[in-house]
Amino acid sequence: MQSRLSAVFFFLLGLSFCLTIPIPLEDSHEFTEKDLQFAEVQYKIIHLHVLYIVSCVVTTVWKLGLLLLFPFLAKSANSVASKLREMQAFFGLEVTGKLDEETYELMQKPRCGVPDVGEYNFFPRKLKWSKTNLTYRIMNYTSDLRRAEVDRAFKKAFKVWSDVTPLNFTRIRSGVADIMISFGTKEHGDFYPFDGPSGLLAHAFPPGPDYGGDAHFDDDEAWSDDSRGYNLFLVAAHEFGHSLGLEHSRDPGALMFPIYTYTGKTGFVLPDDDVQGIQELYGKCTAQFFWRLHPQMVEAELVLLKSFWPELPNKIDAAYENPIKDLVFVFKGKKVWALNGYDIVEDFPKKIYEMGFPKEIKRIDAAVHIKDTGKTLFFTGNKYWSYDEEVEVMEAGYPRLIEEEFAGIGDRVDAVYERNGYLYFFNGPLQFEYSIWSKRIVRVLHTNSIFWC
Ligand SMILES: [Ca+2]
Ligand SMILES: [Ca+2]
Ligand SMILES: [Zn+2]
Ligand SMILES: [Zn+2]
Repeated sequence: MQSRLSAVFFFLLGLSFCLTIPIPLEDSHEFTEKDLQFAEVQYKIIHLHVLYIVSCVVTTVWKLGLLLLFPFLAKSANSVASKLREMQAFFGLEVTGKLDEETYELMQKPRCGVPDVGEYNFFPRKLKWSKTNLTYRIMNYTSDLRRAEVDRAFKKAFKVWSDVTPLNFTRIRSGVADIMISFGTKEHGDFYPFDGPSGLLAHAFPPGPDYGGDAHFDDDEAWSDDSRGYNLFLVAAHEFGHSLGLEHSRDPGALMFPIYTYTGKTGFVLPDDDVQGIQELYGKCTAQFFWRLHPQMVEAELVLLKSFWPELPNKIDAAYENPIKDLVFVFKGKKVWALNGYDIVEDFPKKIYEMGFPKEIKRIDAAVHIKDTGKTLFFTGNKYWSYDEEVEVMEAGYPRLIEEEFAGIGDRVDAVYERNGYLYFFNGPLQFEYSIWSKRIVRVLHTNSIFWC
Protein backbone atom coordinates (compact mmCIF):
# COMPACT_ATOMS: atom_id res chain seq x y z
CA MET A 1 0.00 0.00 0.00
CA GLN A 2 2.85 2.34 0.93
CA SER A 3 4.62 1.82 -2.40
CA ARG A 4 1.44 2.33 -4.37
CA LEU A 5 0.93 5.63 -2.55
CA SER A 6 4.46 6.84 -3.36
CA ALA A 7 3.93 5.87 -7.00
CA VAL A 8 0.85 8.07 -7.05
CA PHE A 9 2.84 10.83 -5.37
CA PHE A 10 5.65 10.72 -7.95
CA PHE A 11 3.13 10.56 -10.77
CA LEU A 12 1.52 13.73 -9.46
CA LEU A 13 4.93 15.34 -8.97
CA GLY A 14 5.77 14.53 -12.60
CA LEU A 15 2.42 15.84 -13.74
CA SER A 16 2.94 19.08 -11.84
CA PHE A 17 6.43 19.42 -13.38
CA CYS A 18 4.92 19.06 -16.88
CA LEU A 19 2.20 21.54 -16.07
CA THR A 20 4.61 24.22 -14.85
CA ILE A 21 6.28 24.40 -18.29
CA PRO A 22 5.60 28.03 -19.42
CA ILE A 23 2.66 28.54 -21.77
CA PRO A 24 3.75 28.66 -25.44
CA LEU A 25 4.36 32.25 -26.33
CA GLU A 26 3.16 32.32 -29.93
CA ASP A 27 1.65 35.70 -30.76
CA SER A 28 3.10 36.85 -27.47
CA HIS A 29 3.36 40.32 -28.83
CA GLU A 30 -0.40 40.61 -28.29
CA PHE A 31 0.06 40.18 -24.52
CA THR A 32 1.79 42.49 -22.17
CA GLU A 33 4.36 41.17 -19.69
CA LYS A 34 1.80 41.78 -16.94
CA ASP A 35 -0.86 39.68 -18.72
CA LEU A 36 1.55 36.85 -19.06
CA GLN A 37 2.52 37.00 -15.43
CA PHE A 38 -1.14 37.05 -14.43
CA ALA A 39 -1.95 34.10 -16.70
CA GLU A 40 0.97 32.15 -15.27
CA VAL A 41 -0.17 32.86 -11.71
CA GLN A 42 -3.75 31.87 -12.54
CA TYR A 43 -2.53 28.77 -14.26
CA LYS A 44 -0.45 27.82 -11.24
CA ILE A 45 -3.42 28.40 -8.95
CA ILE A 46 -5.66 26.17 -11.08
CA HIS A 47 -2.89 23.64 -11.27
CA LEU A 48 -2.43 23.68 -7.49
CA HIS A 49 -6.15 23.27 -7.05
CA VAL A 50 -6.17 20.24 -9.35
CA LEU A 51 -3.16 18.89 -7.52
CA TYR A 52 -4.84 19.52 -4.19
CA ILE A 53 -8.11 17.86 -5.27
CA VAL A 54 -6.30 14.86 -6.71
CA SER A 55 -4.19 14.46 -3.61
CA CYS A 56 -7.29 14.91 -1.45
CA VAL A 57 -9.07 12.19 -3.37
CA VAL A 58 -6.03 9.94 -3.06
CA THR A 59 -5.64 10.48 0.70
CA THR A 60 -9.36 10.04 1.24
CA VAL A 61 -9.30 6.79 -0.69
CA TRP A 62 -6.18 5.76 1.29
CA LYS A 63 -7.71 6.75 4.60
CA LEU A 64 -11.01 5.13 3.71
CA GLY A 65 -9.16 1.98 2.74
CA LEU A 66 -7.34 1.95 6.06
CA LEU A 67 -10.59 2.67 7.83
CA LEU A 68 -12.26 -0.27 6.11
CA LEU A 69 -9.29 -2.55 6.65
CA PHE A 70 -8.67 -1.52 10.22
CA PRO A 71 -11.44 -3.61 11.83
CA PHE A 72 -10.13 -6.69 10.04
CA LEU A 73 -6.52 -6.02 10.97
CA ALA A 74 -7.46 -5.22 14.54
CA LYS A 75 -9.80 -8.18 14.74
CA SER A 76 -7.29 -10.69 13.46
CA ALA A 77 -4.61 -9.37 15.80
CA ASN A 78 -7.12 -9.50 18.63
CA SER A 79 -8.34 -12.97 17.80
CA VAL A 80 -4.82 -14.38 17.71
CA ALA A 81 -4.20 -12.85 21.12
CA SER A 82 -7.53 -14.02 22.48
CA LYS A 83 -6.96 -17.53 21.13
CA LEU A 84 -3.60 -17.52 22.89
CA ARG A 85 -5.23 -16.26 26.07
CA GLU A 86 -7.91 -18.97 25.88
CA MET A 87 -5.25 -21.58 25.35
CA GLN A 88 -3.09 -20.28 28.19
CA ALA A 89 -6.09 -20.25 30.51
CA PHE A 90 -7.09 -23.75 29.44
CA PHE A 91 -3.68 -25.18 30.24
CA GLY A 92 -3.25 -23.14 33.40
CA LEU A 93 -0.35 -21.04 32.06
CA GLU A 94 0.15 -17.35 32.73
CA VAL A 95 -2.47 -15.58 30.60
CA THR A 96 -0.50 -13.05 28.54
CA GLY A 97 -2.07 -13.32 25.09
CA LYS A 98 1.51 -13.44 23.80
CA LEU A 99 3.37 -16.33 22.29
CA ASP A 100 5.87 -16.82 25.11
CA GLU A 101 8.27 -19.74 25.42
CA GLU A 102 6.00 -21.81 27.66
CA THR A 103 3.04 -21.42 25.31
CA TYR A 104 5.22 -22.20 22.31
CA GLU A 105 6.51 -25.37 23.98
CA LEU A 106 2.96 -26.47 24.74
CA MET A 107 1.96 -25.92 21.13
CA GLN A 108 4.72 -28.27 20.03
CA LYS A 109 3.43 -31.20 22.12
CA PRO A 110 1.70 -34.14 20.42
CA ARG A 111 -2.02 -33.62 20.81
CA CYS A 112 -5.53 -34.19 19.65
CA GLY A 113 -6.65 -32.08 16.69
CA VAL A 114 -10.00 -31.15 18.20
CA PRO A 115 -9.91 -27.50 19.35
CA ASP A 116 -9.90 -26.99 23.12
CA VAL A 117 -12.38 -24.16 23.34
CA GLY A 118 -14.99 -22.30 21.43
CA GLU A 119 -15.22 -24.38 18.31
CA TYR A 120 -18.42 -26.16 19.23
CA ASN A 121 -20.21 -22.85 19.74
CA PHE A 122 -21.62 -23.29 16.24
CA PHE A 123 -23.59 -26.26 17.53
CA PRO A 124 -26.05 -26.48 20.37
CA ARG A 125 -24.30 -27.32 23.62
CA LYS A 126 -24.15 -30.88 24.94
CA LEU A 127 -24.20 -32.77 21.67
CA LYS A 128 -25.02 -36.39 22.34
CA TRP A 129 -26.44 -39.42 20.59
CA SER A 130 -30.15 -39.88 21.14
CA LYS A 131 -29.73 -43.69 21.08
CA THR A 132 -27.65 -46.03 23.21
CA ASN A 133 -26.87 -48.70 20.61
CA LEU A 134 -24.17 -47.32 18.33
CA THR A 135 -22.32 -48.87 15.44
CA TYR A 136 -18.74 -48.43 14.31
CA ARG A 137 -16.86 -49.44 11.22
CA ILE A 138 -13.11 -49.64 10.63
CA MET A 139 -12.64 -48.31 7.10
CA ASN A 140 -8.90 -48.95 6.69
CA TYR A 141 -5.81 -49.95 8.62
CA THR A 142 -2.40 -48.59 9.54
CA SER A 143 0.59 -50.68 8.49
CA ASP A 144 2.18 -50.09 11.92
CA LEU A 145 0.14 -52.82 13.62
CA ARG A 146 -1.42 -56.12 12.68
CA ARG A 147 -5.10 -55.84 11.77
CA ALA A 148 -6.15 -57.90 14.78
CA GLU A 149 -4.21 -55.50 17.03
CA VAL A 150 -5.96 -52.49 15.50
CA ASP A 151 -9.36 -54.21 15.91
CA ARG A 152 -8.53 -54.98 19.54
CA ALA A 153 -7.36 -51.43 20.29
CA PHE A 154 -10.61 -49.94 18.97
CA LYS A 155 -12.80 -52.54 20.70
CA LYS A 156 -11.04 -51.88 24.01
CA ALA A 157 -11.33 -48.12 23.48
CA PHE A 158 -15.11 -48.39 23.06
CA LYS A 159 -15.32 -50.64 26.13
CA VAL A 160 -13.79 -47.83 28.22
CA TRP A 161 -17.00 -45.86 27.61
CA SER A 162 -19.56 -48.68 27.51
CA ASP A 163 -18.32 -49.96 30.90
CA VAL A 164 -19.57 -46.85 32.67
CA THR A 165 -22.64 -45.93 30.60
CA PRO A 166 -25.68 -47.64 29.06
CA LEU A 167 -23.98 -47.32 25.65
CA ASN A 168 -23.36 -50.39 23.47
CA PHE A 169 -21.02 -50.48 20.50
CA THR A 170 -21.43 -52.95 17.66
CA ARG A 171 -18.93 -53.32 14.88
CA ILE A 172 -20.28 -53.50 11.34
CA ARG A 173 -18.22 -54.40 8.29
CA SER A 174 -20.22 -52.71 5.54
CA GLY A 175 -22.59 -49.79 5.10
CA VAL A 176 -22.68 -46.59 7.07
CA ALA A 177 -21.90 -46.80 10.80
CA ASP A 178 -22.49 -44.04 13.32
CA ILE A 179 -18.76 -43.90 13.99
CA MET A 180 -16.66 -44.36 10.87
CA ILE A 181 -13.01 -44.88 11.76
CA SER A 182 -10.18 -44.26 9.31
CA PHE A 183 -6.46 -43.61 9.00
CA GLY A 184 -5.29 -40.82 6.72
CA THR A 185 -2.43 -38.40 6.15
CA LYS A 186 -2.29 -34.64 5.44
CA GLU A 187 -5.51 -33.52 3.70
CA HIS A 188 -7.75 -36.56 4.03
CA GLY A 189 -11.13 -35.35 2.88
CA ASP A 190 -12.52 -33.10 5.63
CA PHE A 191 -10.58 -29.81 5.38
CA TYR A 192 -8.87 -30.49 8.71
CA PRO A 193 -5.55 -31.75 7.34
CA PHE A 194 -3.03 -33.67 9.42
CA ASP A 195 0.53 -32.46 9.68
CA GLY A 196 2.97 -35.30 9.18
CA PRO A 197 4.77 -37.04 12.06
CA SER A 198 3.86 -35.87 15.61
CA GLY A 199 1.91 -32.62 16.26
CA LEU A 200 -1.71 -33.56 15.57
CA LEU A 201 -2.33 -37.25 16.20
CA ALA A 202 -6.03 -37.66 15.51
CA HIS A 203 -9.38 -35.93 15.66
CA ALA A 204 -13.04 -36.84 15.91
CA PHE A 205 -16.35 -35.13 15.25
CA PRO A 206 -19.08 -34.65 17.85
CA PRO A 207 -22.28 -36.73 17.57
CA GLY A 208 -24.43 -36.03 14.54
CA PRO A 209 -25.25 -37.27 11.03
CA ASP A 210 -22.64 -37.88 8.29
CA TYR A 211 -19.20 -36.86 9.61
CA GLY A 212 -20.67 -36.70 13.11
CA GLY A 213 -18.98 -39.16 15.45
CA ASP A 214 -16.32 -40.11 12.90
CA ALA A 215 -12.73 -40.52 14.08
CA HIS A 216 -9.61 -39.98 11.98
CA PHE A 217 -6.07 -41.06 12.88
CA ASP A 218 -2.91 -39.54 11.39
CA ASP A 219 -1.14 -42.39 9.64
CA ASP A 220 2.12 -40.41 9.61
CA GLU A 221 2.40 -41.40 13.29
CA ALA A 222 4.02 -44.62 14.46
CA TRP A 223 1.08 -46.39 16.13
CA SER A 224 1.74 -49.05 18.75
CA ASP A 225 0.09 -51.22 21.35
CA ASP A 226 2.69 -50.28 23.97
CA SER A 227 4.77 -47.25 24.99
CA ARG A 228 6.56 -46.82 21.67
CA GLY A 229 5.34 -44.08 19.32
CA TYR A 230 1.71 -43.39 20.11
CA ASN A 231 -0.50 -45.96 21.78
CA LEU A 232 -3.48 -46.49 19.47
CA PHE A 233 -5.82 -47.65 22.25
CA LEU A 234 -5.19 -44.54 24.36
CA VAL A 235 -5.58 -42.10 21.47
CA ALA A 236 -8.69 -43.96 20.24
CA ALA A 237 -10.28 -43.96 23.72
CA HIS A 238 -9.75 -40.17 23.81
CA GLU A 239 -11.12 -39.65 20.29
CA PHE A 240 -14.19 -41.81 20.93
CA GLY A 241 -14.85 -39.54 23.91
CA HIS A 242 -15.29 -36.75 21.33
CA SER A 243 -17.37 -39.09 19.12
CA LEU A 244 -19.73 -39.40 22.07
CA GLY A 245 -19.93 -35.65 22.74
CA LEU A 246 -17.18 -34.95 25.27
CA GLU A 247 -15.02 -31.86 24.97
CA HIS A 248 -11.48 -31.44 26.25
CA SER A 249 -10.84 -31.47 29.97
CA ARG A 250 -8.53 -29.07 31.82
CA ASP A 251 -7.64 -31.88 34.22
CA PRO A 252 -4.14 -33.08 33.20
CA GLY A 253 -5.00 -36.50 34.65
CA ALA A 254 -8.12 -36.92 32.52
CA LEU A 255 -8.31 -39.04 29.38
CA MET A 256 -9.94 -36.04 27.68
CA PHE A 257 -6.93 -33.78 28.36
CA PRO A 258 -5.88 -32.66 24.86
CA ILE A 259 -2.20 -33.59 25.16
CA TYR A 260 -1.02 -37.17 24.70
CA THR A 261 0.47 -38.89 27.73
CA TYR A 262 1.27 -42.59 27.94
CA THR A 263 -0.36 -43.93 31.07
CA GLY A 264 1.47 -47.23 31.42
CA LYS A 265 0.94 -50.84 30.57
CA THR A 266 -1.15 -51.95 33.54
CA GLY A 267 -4.94 -52.08 33.20
CA PHE A 268 -6.37 -48.76 32.11
CA VAL A 269 -8.85 -47.22 34.54
CA LEU A 270 -10.99 -44.39 33.21
CA PRO A 271 -10.24 -41.31 35.36
CA ASP A 272 -13.06 -39.94 37.46
CA ASP A 273 -13.26 -36.65 35.54
CA ASP A 274 -14.10 -38.59 32.36
CA VAL A 275 -16.55 -40.90 34.13
CA GLN A 276 -18.43 -37.88 35.46
CA GLY A 277 -18.42 -36.24 32.04
CA ILE A 278 -19.79 -39.18 30.12
CA GLN A 279 -22.36 -40.09 32.78
CA GLU A 280 -23.63 -36.52 32.69
CA LEU A 281 -24.45 -37.15 29.03
CA TYR A 282 -25.67 -40.74 29.07
CA GLY A 283 -26.27 -41.80 32.67
CA LYS A 284 -24.79 -44.76 34.47
CA CYS A 285 -24.44 -48.38 33.54
CA THR A 286 -27.40 -50.70 34.16
CA ALA A 287 -25.40 -53.24 36.11
CA GLN A 288 -24.96 -50.56 38.75
CA PHE A 289 -28.73 -50.12 39.03
CA PHE A 290 -29.25 -53.79 39.68
CA TRP A 291 -26.61 -54.16 42.37
CA ARG A 292 -28.60 -51.62 44.27
CA LEU A 293 -32.03 -53.15 43.92
CA HIS A 294 -33.80 -53.14 47.21
CA PRO A 295 -37.40 -52.43 48.15
CA GLN A 296 -37.09 -48.74 48.87
CA MET A 297 -34.97 -48.13 45.81
CA VAL A 298 -37.06 -50.01 43.28
CA GLU A 299 -39.27 -47.04 42.47
CA ALA A 300 -36.37 -44.70 41.82
CA GLU A 301 -34.47 -47.29 39.83
CA LEU A 302 -37.50 -47.96 37.71
CA VAL A 303 -37.76 -44.37 36.61
CA LEU A 304 -34.26 -44.79 35.20
CA LEU A 305 -34.94 -48.25 33.86
CA LYS A 306 -38.11 -47.12 32.15
CA SER A 307 -36.28 -44.39 30.30
CA PHE A 308 -34.13 -47.09 28.71
CA TRP A 309 -36.80 -49.74 28.30
CA PRO A 310 -40.13 -47.98 27.75
CA GLU A 311 -41.72 -51.38 27.04
CA LEU A 312 -41.12 -52.52 30.61
CA PRO A 313 -43.96 -52.61 33.14
CA ASN A 314 -44.21 -49.72 35.58
CA LYS A 315 -43.37 -51.80 38.62
CA ILE A 316 -41.22 -54.86 38.65
CA ASP A 317 -41.28 -57.60 41.25
CA ALA A 318 -37.70 -58.81 40.99
CA ALA A 319 -34.61 -58.69 38.81
CA TYR A 320 -31.24 -60.37 38.60
CA GLU A 321 -28.18 -60.28 36.41
CA ASN A 322 -26.54 -63.30 34.81
CA PRO A 323 -22.98 -62.16 34.03
CA ILE A 324 -22.10 -65.31 32.06
CA LYS A 325 -24.94 -64.81 29.59
CA ASP A 326 -24.61 -61.04 29.99
CA LEU A 327 -28.36 -60.80 30.48
CA VAL A 328 -30.57 -59.09 33.00
CA PHE A 329 -33.86 -60.78 33.86
CA VAL A 330 -36.78 -58.68 35.03
CA PHE A 331 -39.93 -60.17 36.59
CA LYS A 332 -43.42 -58.76 36.76
CA GLY A 333 -46.40 -60.95 37.60
CA LYS A 334 -46.27 -64.14 35.58
CA LYS A 335 -43.92 -62.66 32.98
CA VAL A 336 -40.15 -62.44 32.61
CA TRP A 337 -38.12 -60.18 30.32
CA ALA A 338 -34.50 -60.75 29.32
CA LEU A 339 -32.46 -57.67 28.58
CA ASN A 340 -29.26 -57.64 26.60
CA GLY A 341 -27.61 -54.31 27.17
CA TYR A 342 -30.48 -52.03 26.29
CA ASP A 343 -32.44 -54.37 24.10
CA ILE A 344 -35.16 -56.75 25.12
CA VAL A 345 -34.10 -60.19 23.89
CA GLU A 346 -36.29 -61.64 21.14
CA ASP A 347 -39.02 -64.09 22.25
CA PHE A 348 -39.37 -62.22 25.55
CA PRO A 349 -41.41 -61.60 27.64
CA LYS A 350 -42.00 -65.26 28.49
CA LYS A 351 -44.29 -66.88 31.06
CA ILE A 352 -42.50 -67.84 34.26
CA TYR A 353 -43.99 -71.35 34.18
CA GLU A 354 -41.81 -71.94 31.09
CA MET A 355 -38.86 -71.72 33.49
CA GLY A 356 -40.35 -74.52 35.58
CA PHE A 357 -42.50 -72.66 38.11
CA PRO A 358 -45.87 -74.21 38.91
CA LYS A 359 -48.71 -72.48 37.05
CA GLU A 360 -50.33 -71.27 40.28
CA ILE A 361 -47.32 -69.03 41.12
CA LYS A 362 -48.55 -65.49 40.46
CA ARG A 363 -45.35 -63.57 41.06
CA ILE A 364 -41.70 -63.73 42.15
CA ASP A 365 -40.77 -61.74 45.28
CA ALA A 366 -37.02 -61.70 44.80
CA ALA A 367 -34.27 -63.32 42.76
CA VAL A 368 -30.49 -63.59 43.07
CA HIS A 369 -27.83 -65.16 40.92
CA ILE A 370 -24.88 -66.81 42.65
CA LYS A 371 -21.86 -66.70 40.41
CA ASP A 372 -19.87 -69.45 42.13
CA THR A 373 -22.57 -72.07 41.79
CA GLY A 374 -24.14 -70.85 38.55
CA LYS A 375 -27.53 -71.13 40.26
CA THR A 376 -30.27 -68.54 40.61
CA LEU A 377 -32.50 -68.54 43.67
CA PHE A 378 -36.11 -67.40 43.35
CA PHE A 379 -38.11 -66.42 46.42
CA THR A 380 -41.88 -66.38 46.41
CA GLY A 381 -44.08 -66.47 49.52
CA ASN A 382 -42.36 -68.59 52.15
CA LYS A 383 -40.64 -70.83 49.58
CA TYR A 384 -37.67 -70.65 47.28
CA TRP A 385 -36.52 -72.42 44.10
CA SER A 386 -33.08 -73.02 42.68
CA TYR A 387 -32.63 -72.67 38.94
CA ASP A 388 -29.65 -74.14 37.10
CA GLU A 389 -28.62 -71.44 34.62
CA GLU A 390 -26.33 -73.73 32.64
CA VAL A 391 -28.95 -76.28 31.65
CA GLU A 392 -31.85 -73.86 32.14
CA VAL A 393 -33.96 -76.08 34.36
CA MET A 394 -35.36 -75.82 37.86
CA GLU A 395 -33.37 -78.08 40.22
CA ALA A 396 -35.01 -81.16 41.66
CA GLY A 397 -35.97 -81.07 45.32
CA TYR A 398 -37.47 -77.57 45.21
CA PRO A 399 -39.36 -75.55 46.38
CA ARG A 400 -37.99 -75.51 49.93
CA LEU A 401 -38.99 -73.40 52.90
CA ILE A 402 -37.02 -70.15 53.29
CA GLU A 403 -36.98 -70.53 57.08
CA GLU A 404 -35.30 -73.92 56.86
CA GLU A 405 -32.41 -73.04 54.57
CA PHE A 406 -31.84 -69.43 55.69
CA ALA A 407 -32.68 -69.68 59.35
CA GLY A 408 -33.23 -66.31 61.00
CA ILE A 409 -34.19 -64.17 58.04
CA GLY A 410 -37.92 -64.73 58.50
CA ASP A 411 -40.40 -66.48 56.26
CA ARG A 412 -40.35 -64.10 53.32
CA VAL A 413 -37.90 -62.02 51.24
CA ASP A 414 -38.62 -58.60 49.73
CA ALA A 415 -35.36 -58.34 47.81
CA VAL A 416 -31.94 -59.93 47.74
CA TYR A 417 -28.58 -59.36 46.13
CA GLU A 418 -25.22 -61.06 46.25
CA ARG A 419 -21.83 -59.49 46.78
CA ASN A 420 -18.42 -60.98 47.57
CA GLY A 421 -19.78 -64.28 48.83
CA TYR A 422 -22.56 -62.78 50.93
CA LEU A 423 -26.27 -62.65 50.30
CA TYR A 424 -28.03 -59.52 51.48
CA PHE A 425 -31.67 -60.25 52.27
CA PHE A 426 -34.22 -57.51 52.77
CA ASN A 427 -37.24 -58.23 54.90
CA GLY A 428 -39.26 -55.20 55.94
CA PRO A 429 -36.94 -52.71 57.66
CA LEU A 430 -34.24 -55.33 58.27
CA GLN A 431 -31.31 -56.37 56.15
CA PHE A 432 -29.52 -59.67 56.79
CA GLU A 433 -25.95 -60.30 55.75
CA TYR A 434 -25.73 -64.04 55.10
CA SER A 435 -22.47 -65.84 54.42
CA ILE A 436 -22.90 -68.34 51.58
CA TRP A 437 -19.75 -70.15 52.69
CA SER A 438 -20.64 -70.59 56.37
CA LYS A 439 -24.39 -70.72 55.72
CA ARG A 440 -25.31 -68.34 58.50
CA ILE A 441 -26.32 -64.78 59.20
CA VAL A 442 -23.27 -62.70 60.12
CA ARG A 443 -24.93 -59.32 60.58
CA VAL A 444 -28.35 -57.75 60.89
CA LEU A 445 -28.66 -54.18 59.65
CA HIS A 446 -31.40 -51.65 59.31
CA THR A 447 -32.06 -51.10 55.62
CA ASN A 448 -31.19 -47.42 55.81
CA SER A 449 -27.62 -48.32 56.76
CA ILE A 450 -26.94 -49.79 53.34
CA PHE A 451 -23.78 -48.52 51.75
CA TRP A 452 -24.09 -47.65 48.08
CA CYS A 453 -21.10 -48.09 45.84
CA1 LIG B 1 -20.89 -40.61 11.40
CA1 LIG C 1 0.65 -35.63 12.99
ZN1 LIG D 1 -9.30 -34.39 21.82
ZN1 LIG E 1 -10.22 -35.79 9.56
